[in-house]
Amino acid sequence: MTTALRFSSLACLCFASASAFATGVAVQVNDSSGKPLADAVVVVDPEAGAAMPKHLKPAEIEQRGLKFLPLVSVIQTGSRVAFPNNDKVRHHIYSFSPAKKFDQKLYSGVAASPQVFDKAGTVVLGCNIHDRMIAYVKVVDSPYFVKTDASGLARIELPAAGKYTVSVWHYNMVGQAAEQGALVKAGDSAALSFKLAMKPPVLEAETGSPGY
Ligand SMILES: [Cu+2]
Repeated sequence: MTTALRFSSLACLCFASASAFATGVAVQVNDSSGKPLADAVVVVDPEAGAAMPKHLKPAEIEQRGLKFLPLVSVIQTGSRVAFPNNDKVRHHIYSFSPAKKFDQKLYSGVAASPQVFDKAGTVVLGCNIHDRMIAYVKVVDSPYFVKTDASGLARIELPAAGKYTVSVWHYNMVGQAAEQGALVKAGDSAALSFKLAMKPPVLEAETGSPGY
C-alpha cells in the first residue's frame, strides 16, 4: 500500500514537471472540418511599445527533387536566407512579392548568394525553369513565432506575462491571417484554437514526379 502510494505520488510529480510549461501560448490550428493543419505560421506579438528583441538566425531553403524545402519558412525581419541547390539541374529562383523582390539567375550548387529579408510580409518564391516549384516565406517583426507540427500544434514561450496578439496564417487559407488576443499568465500556457477555412488544395500535383 505504502509503495503504491509512493509510486503514485512520484508519478504525479513526474507528470507535473513534464506538463509544466513556461509562460507562453499553446495554439491548436485546424481547418474548418476540424482536421489539424501542419505548416501554419503562428506569430505572437506583444502589446505596442513592448520590446521586440532581434533573434536573427540564418535560414536555408534548399532545392531538392525540384522542390523548395521547406515549403514554408518563418523568419524575423532582417534574417538572411541561403538557397543551396542540391539538384543536378540548375534553378533560377525569383520573387515578385513586394516584401522582397529578387531574381537569382541560373545557378547550381551553393552559388546563389543569401538574401536578406528586411521587410515584414509574405514572400512567394518561384523558379523560372520549373513552374511548379513554390515556397512561402513569412517575414515577421516579432521574435516569437513557430510553425504548427503535424498535429496542428504550436507552442511558443514568451518572456513575460501580459497581453499578446496571436496571429495564424496558412498559405492555403481563405483571406488574411486570423487573429486572437491572449492574456498570458506567468508560468502558464494560454490555450487558443483556430479554425481556418481552406481553399481547394493546389499543391497535390507537386507530389508527383515532375520530370526533368
Ligand atoms: Cu528550378
